[in-house]
Amino acid sequence: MIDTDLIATENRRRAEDLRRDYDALGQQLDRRGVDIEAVKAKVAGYGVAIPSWGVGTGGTRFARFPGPGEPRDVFDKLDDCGVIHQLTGATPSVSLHIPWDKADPARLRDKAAAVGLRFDAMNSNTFQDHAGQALSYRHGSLSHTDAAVRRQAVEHNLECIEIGRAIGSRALTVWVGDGSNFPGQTDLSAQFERYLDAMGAIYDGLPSDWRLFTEHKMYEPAFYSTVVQDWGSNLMIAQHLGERAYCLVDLGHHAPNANIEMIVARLIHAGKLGGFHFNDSKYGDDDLDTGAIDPYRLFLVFNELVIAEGRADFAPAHMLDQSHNVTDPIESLMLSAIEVQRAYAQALLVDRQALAGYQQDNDALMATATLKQAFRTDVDPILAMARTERGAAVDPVAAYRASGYRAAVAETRPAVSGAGGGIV
Ligand code: LRH
Ligand code: MN
Ligand code: MN
Repeated sequence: MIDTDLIATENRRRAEDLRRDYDALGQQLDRRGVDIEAVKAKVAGYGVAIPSWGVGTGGTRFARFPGPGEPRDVFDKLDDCGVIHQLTGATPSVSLHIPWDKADPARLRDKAAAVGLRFDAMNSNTFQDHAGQALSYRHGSLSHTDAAVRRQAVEHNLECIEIGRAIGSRALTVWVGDGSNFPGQTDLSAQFERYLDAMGAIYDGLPSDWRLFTEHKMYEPAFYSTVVQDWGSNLMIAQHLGERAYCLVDLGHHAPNANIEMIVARLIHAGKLGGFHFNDSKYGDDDLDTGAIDPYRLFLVFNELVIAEGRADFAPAHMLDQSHNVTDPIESLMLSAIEVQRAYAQALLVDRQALAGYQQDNDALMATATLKQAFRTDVDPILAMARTERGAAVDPVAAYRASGYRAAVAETRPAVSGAGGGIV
């Protein structure tokens, strides 16, 4: 972990400026009828889960260029996740991927407690073959034509639930790459029905206090058709399975111009929005840092979430899902968590009453200007103040760099070639 004295020293150097910026913003918001303290309290209570696979360098299908001090196993990953939370105060949980992170549950629990983290949704993996596995997923998993392969994939998911139970997780996320690469290769309807049947077996094994998230993705690795291709298929799945089944929206899993905020609104309407994998993208499932390309879209998603806040049973899980190729993953994840918090804070600033009036009067220009006003507000002082008040860093990247953490772990973590997953 990072020396708390170092964080305190770094924060002291920035305290005076932060106080001035915070007060100035507070006055500005006050004139707009917004209580800055209330916004700060909400931001302080907001957390986004880190994907365990995000702390290793991801790579593409062409190459992987590992950096120094890559985590060697899940325990190193938890150390890195602990640092991210220590410096940002925004990432209290970790989402594990099985079997990448398979380990003794008691040790996992102890390690998480030691670094101040808990476990969010478990992720199963039937999009790769794993050591010791009897049957191959080359032609699919939960939707495979062979019942024995489907059963193996179901068993794997049930095992993920077992591990999750032992470490305090309360949700399972299922993403499959099943689909086809050529027209005619598969019977589109029969394949979907096989998938539904297999998912039903997983749902039957779900503890009563768990939720099941299915994640749609437009294409890749299948390049002609994908079984869980879009939010429509995903909604059908969740509705077919039952009330503890929900849809997970990975921002990168849509066509470039898809209106994701509207998808979010529709899923909220259906009571089926389970959670998010936040990231950003320009072309496809790019897994870029959240807010790196289109922060306005992220804000518009949060605008829908803020509208829905307070609805009964509305508790979507918030997770990052990114792949870092040219940055230190810890730095990328810290800034991404802050971007998610920023979008939330900006969405909290929308003048809802004014907006409703403009919408009622069909004043499109003022309605959109109302959203823009919130989006344009620099909420950095709110985020930084929330961090410093909980002992996290005013400037997480500066504190991290000053700590020399990466160089220190590079001493004890010999270079490895395959840490984490992250090529998808
Ligand atoms: C698929 C995906 C899914 C996987 C993760 C590694 O593209 O988004 O969430 O679990 O990548
Ligand atoms: Mn994802
Ligand atoms: Mn993805």
